Amino acid sequence: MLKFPSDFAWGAATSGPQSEGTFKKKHQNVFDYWYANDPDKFYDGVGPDTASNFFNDYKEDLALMRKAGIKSLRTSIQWSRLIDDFEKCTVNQDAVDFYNNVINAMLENGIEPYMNLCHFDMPVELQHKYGGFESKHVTDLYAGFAEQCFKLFGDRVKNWFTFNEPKVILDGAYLYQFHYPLKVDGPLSVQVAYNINLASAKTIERFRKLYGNDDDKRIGIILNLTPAYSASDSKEDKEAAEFAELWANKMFLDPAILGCYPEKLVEILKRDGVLWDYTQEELDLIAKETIDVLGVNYYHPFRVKAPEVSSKSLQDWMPDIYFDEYEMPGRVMNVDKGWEIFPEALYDIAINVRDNYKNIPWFVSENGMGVSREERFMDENGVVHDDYRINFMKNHLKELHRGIEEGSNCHGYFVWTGIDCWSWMNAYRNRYGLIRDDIHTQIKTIKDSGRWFKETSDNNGFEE
Ligand code: BGP
Repeated sequence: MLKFPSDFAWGAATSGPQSEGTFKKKHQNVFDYWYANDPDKFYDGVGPDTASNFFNDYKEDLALMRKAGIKSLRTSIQWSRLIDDFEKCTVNQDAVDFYNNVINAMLENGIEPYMNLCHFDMPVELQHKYGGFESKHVTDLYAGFAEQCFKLFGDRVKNWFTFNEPKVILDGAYLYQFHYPLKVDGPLSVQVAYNINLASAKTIERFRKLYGNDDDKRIGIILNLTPAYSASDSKEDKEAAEFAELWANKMFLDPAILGCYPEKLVEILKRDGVLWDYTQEELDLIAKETIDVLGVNYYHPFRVKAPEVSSKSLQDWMPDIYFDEYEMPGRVMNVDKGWEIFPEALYDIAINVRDNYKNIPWFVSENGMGVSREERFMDENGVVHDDYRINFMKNHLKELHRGIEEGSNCHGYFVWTGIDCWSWMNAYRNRYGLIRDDIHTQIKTIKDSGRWFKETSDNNGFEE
């Protein structure tokens, strides 16, 4: 049996906007707004209004998740739900009651809460008024919201996260148009990246003012790490991979853990005339307020080759003037999602964190397999027989285990996700859950993967 360390956390991840539904929300986030104005953009026209109905079903949902062996749950508090007035940072009492009830119900079910503060869900008012994280003023408003969360819920929540996947905000909202406001502006994406790192540092500063160095409380960030692999050993391909690694991973990892930006990245951005606007005071804050714990979302690697120079120019600066994506022959694909399946990268991440990032405590904060039309695999009792998902988790856990055996300080595995949830533009096309959600009846049924997860979580390991 492959056994994991005794303090290993077996959990699941979701987010407020993808599970709660918009019930009783006073404000819209960018997705609520985008859907209300352009529903056709969303798969099957399904929006975030009901999601998996967690707002109404949280008690039953949490009990069911516990039955599927989920002993820790990462979700998020929605800024656009909790706060009444964004400038004054006053709270909405219905939302306070809701999140209090959720946290209490988690603890009653023996589920450890891990709370994230931003899962792509900028309040639309702040996006329209200030450009969201394009503005440094919004980084202060964000830290204020975070502080409210610590004060309201910090007596019970020990693990906090400042952001989920900031890189996806850049890709979606500022480069490749899959998040509102659908801008295409490379230089602006560079500034947004900087401002998010700054917002994270400001949030950590508020946290430390409240808790000092209380060992019982930890704050971190969740990054989607996509190790960059070069298509060949040629100098050009390797340079492309080096930039891709800087841009996709180190731009967030380095400030979060080492407190500074990679020199090479700064050099390139400066040379290209797109370096972020910064002050020494801000850099000092980023240097001081580093994280205690890292969450790693891992789905797929990043394979790159040297760019086709002819079609790209410095005039319209985009990060991909430095690389092209590369489709490796023979790669194993999750065809439904279009992502390569490459568990070995999880081992590489483990070793990278061990050797280059102070062997900081970390955990897999998302990993999972999205499959469309899962009713194909459902029996007459509504149980989905999802061996493919069990194999996916096993293969990734084996690689993770190898990294842990070799000294990487990883202490948990959170599957994406517990209950099938709504997803950004994909709505319910790809299902990821250990538990199926029938979106018409809201009946929720544990899949085979949920039974396997329970056994694995109870045994702290599995038979290979
Ligand atoms: C991650 C996000 C999640 C989730 C997941 C699956 O990037 O943090 O919110 O959605 O990807 O992606 P998708 O739902 O688009 O298939």
